[in-house]
Amino acid sequence: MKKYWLIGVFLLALPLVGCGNDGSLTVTDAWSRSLPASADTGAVYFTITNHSGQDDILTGVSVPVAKMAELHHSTMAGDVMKMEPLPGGVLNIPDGETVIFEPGGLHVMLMELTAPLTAGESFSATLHFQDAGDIAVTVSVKE
Ligand SMILES: [Cu+2]
Repeated sequence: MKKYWLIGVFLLALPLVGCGNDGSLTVTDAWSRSLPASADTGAVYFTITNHSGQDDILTGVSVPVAKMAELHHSTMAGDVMKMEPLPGGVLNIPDGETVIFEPGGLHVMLMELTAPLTAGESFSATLHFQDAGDIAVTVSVKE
């Protein structure tokens, strides 16, 4: 009987895990691409999921491997990919939504790199949110 009881609890818990408002804002899958040591600029990508119950604002990102980090987005101008800072340098993260930073789209632009980005290594990044506060993540450097 105990087994069935456990399965019942598991099934009841599933909807809470899978969706809805769990009262949190999370940052996952933080990564960056490896670059030659001579590179001066790089980018960081991640996924932000806002289940905090309210909209939040990403106001900036700090990393130890660059002197400056800006929130950028990429757009196509004809055949040419252009990128520019987000208006105001911040990004609204609506409640209930997942915002993905990825190549060709939103990214954290790293300028004046102070350390090489080597595949297999990682570095820390701290995302600053207006309401959720600071969230630290580990950024994996990929090939
Ligand atoms: Cu950029």
